[in-house]
Amino acid sequence: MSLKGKNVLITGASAGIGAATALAFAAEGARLLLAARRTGKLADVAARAKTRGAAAVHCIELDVRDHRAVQNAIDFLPREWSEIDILVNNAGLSRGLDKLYMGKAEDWDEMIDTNIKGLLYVTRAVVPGMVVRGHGHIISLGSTAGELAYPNGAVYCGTKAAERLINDGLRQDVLGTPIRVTSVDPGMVETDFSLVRFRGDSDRAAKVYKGVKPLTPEDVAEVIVWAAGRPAHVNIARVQMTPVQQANSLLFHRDE
Ligand code: 8X3
Repeated sequence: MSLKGKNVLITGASAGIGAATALAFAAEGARLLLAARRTGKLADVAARAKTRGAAAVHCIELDVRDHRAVQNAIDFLPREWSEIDILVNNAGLSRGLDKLYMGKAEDWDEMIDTNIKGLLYVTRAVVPGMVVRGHGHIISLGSTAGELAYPNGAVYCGTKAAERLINDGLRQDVLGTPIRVTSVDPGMVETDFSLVRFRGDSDRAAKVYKGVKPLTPEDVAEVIVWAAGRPAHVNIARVQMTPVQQANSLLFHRDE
């Protein structure tokens, strides 16, 4: 399916997998609706997307945790942007790596509010229009962590398990319409993920990737665009992808 001229909404588009996905859709000639909290970074991604071939780019400042702001942003999009063909639910984060019984409530709130409730708010705002138009594709970012928990990550892993099952449920709820629902579930990807988790502690973040060649954001973006580009009768339900040196969320082979 050609992605040229399709309206693609990407949340968390200012960095990492979101930014790489924006650039990958840009190369297909899509029209990009880029959403994030950090508008400065978003403007940089928008400029790069235009150079890469995006048919048009529109940026919106959005905190997916704010239900009312999400609904307003979608309800009051400029007319030429109001028909979203593809939604990429990418906004998400981890905070902290602590034993559950030592964890911080504010870290839990931030992860649950962004990764679960934010995903729900955006999906709830966008999908009704897709149902009315009889056309659409929702691609959400899951994780290997959503299938198998790891020590000290129970809440983050729980949010990604929720994503996996919310996607499965949504796929059943749109059955009978032409709408497609996909989850792309990466393992270790080299982004700011660990830096955000450790609140800027770069030494601790670097240790996460030690001795492993991780996936790049572009590796993941390629799969997202591939899923979107399948013929209209093909639904890619779920893709799990890891570096070759990772077997699952617990088991790695690290070079000495
Ligand atoms: C990111 C993968 O294993 O670092 O979702 O949590 S992991």
